[in-house]
Amino acid sequence: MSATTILSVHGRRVWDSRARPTVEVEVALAGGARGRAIAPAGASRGSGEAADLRDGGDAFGGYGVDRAVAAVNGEIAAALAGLDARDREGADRRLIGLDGTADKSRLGGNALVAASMAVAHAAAAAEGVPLWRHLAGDAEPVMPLPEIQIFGGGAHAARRVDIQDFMVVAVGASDYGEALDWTAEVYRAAGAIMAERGLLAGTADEGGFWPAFDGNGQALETLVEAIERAGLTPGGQVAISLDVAASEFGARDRYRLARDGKTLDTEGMCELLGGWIERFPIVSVEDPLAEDDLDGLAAFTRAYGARVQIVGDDALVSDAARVNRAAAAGACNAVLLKPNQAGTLTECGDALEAARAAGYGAIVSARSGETEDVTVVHLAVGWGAGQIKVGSIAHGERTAKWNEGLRIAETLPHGGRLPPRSAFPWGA
Ligand code: 2PG
Ligand code: MG
Repeated sequence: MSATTILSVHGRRVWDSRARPTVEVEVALAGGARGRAIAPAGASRGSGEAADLRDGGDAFGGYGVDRAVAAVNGEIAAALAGLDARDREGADRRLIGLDGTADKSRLGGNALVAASMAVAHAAAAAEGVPLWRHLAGDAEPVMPLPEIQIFGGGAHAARRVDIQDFMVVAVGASDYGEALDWTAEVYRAAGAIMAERGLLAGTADEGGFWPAFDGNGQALETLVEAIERAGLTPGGQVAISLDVAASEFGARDRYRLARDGKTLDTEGMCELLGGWIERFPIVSVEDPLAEDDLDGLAAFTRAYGARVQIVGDDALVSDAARVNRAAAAGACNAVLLKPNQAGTLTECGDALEAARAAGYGAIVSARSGETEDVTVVHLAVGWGAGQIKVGSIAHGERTAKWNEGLRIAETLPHGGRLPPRSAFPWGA
């Protein structure tokens, strides 16, 4: 037995930012090192995601995780005990085989991803280094460019507007800290504008303002105004990024925009979004069309992919095979990476490799249901993903991540340096 042999694995039930139970896993190694991680939870989910194991029934709206926690303390603990935590891929393959289902529904994607991340944390702790360094090896990574929510709609705000995430990207910021500074000013300006107009109605799931707007276009206009009121240049310094999350309100050739009172086919959706791209300083669009609309995604990418980032979330679900399929079809030019969509870090890392091979960009992302867990920040830095998305710059489960990034940046040789503008479609 070596110092990095897994001695014990303990699961417990903790809480997420929507008052729902979730799974925490703690791994202890023979040499005394420990690692801990918590599974997040999505609300707008791709049908190809790893499935969480939930208890159902009346308690906690059916979101209980007692069975998933029992899986951790039973089968998963037994399977991981004795393995070397440094062999993360071996441990992850053991978990995948143990579950045995294509969608990880037997033991639960929530149980598996928390275990997978906890093993990685324990291995890093045994080395006496932060997780990002453990993952980066000798490489000297730069900080990821943040994509930060200002208004939250769609499934995160009772569908108050159709579009899910109205975000900003500080494309002109000189470093990670400045990107947060600028975004905080935009967030505060957006809140002030909404208060003045009697539109301030609290915040949505990810900390962005609840979008009490008449339509999706008004949200975009207000966002540009907020950037200006913050004293920043729309487009030059701070640009707009949207997560349309189109699978939530439509499918191939049938998109129902309830707020705008219209139903559009795929071509109509492309025209609507294209019009916004012409009118507003938009640099990135995630899930512009539904997960079953690969031809539509390819057409949209042909039309706008040279200058706008087209991100696949629900269509790609952090899955290497789907990234390869999309790349072959010319759909999207970037992938969203959510460890719990894949179920293990190894599979999520495989999706990143596939994205790199295809020349795609990558954004490591948190979920709408989150906790104080900061693993995604370490993945974004350690994997050199280039971008990160964790919701707004409000609510503790979000600021936990942005603040972890500030701590990491202080220790990097290049400080908070971001990837060069030329690394992104909008800088090409
Ligand atoms: C998304 C995420 C984060 P959820 O769609 O990208 O905004 O939402 O976790 O609900 O899938
Ligand atoms: Mg999304």
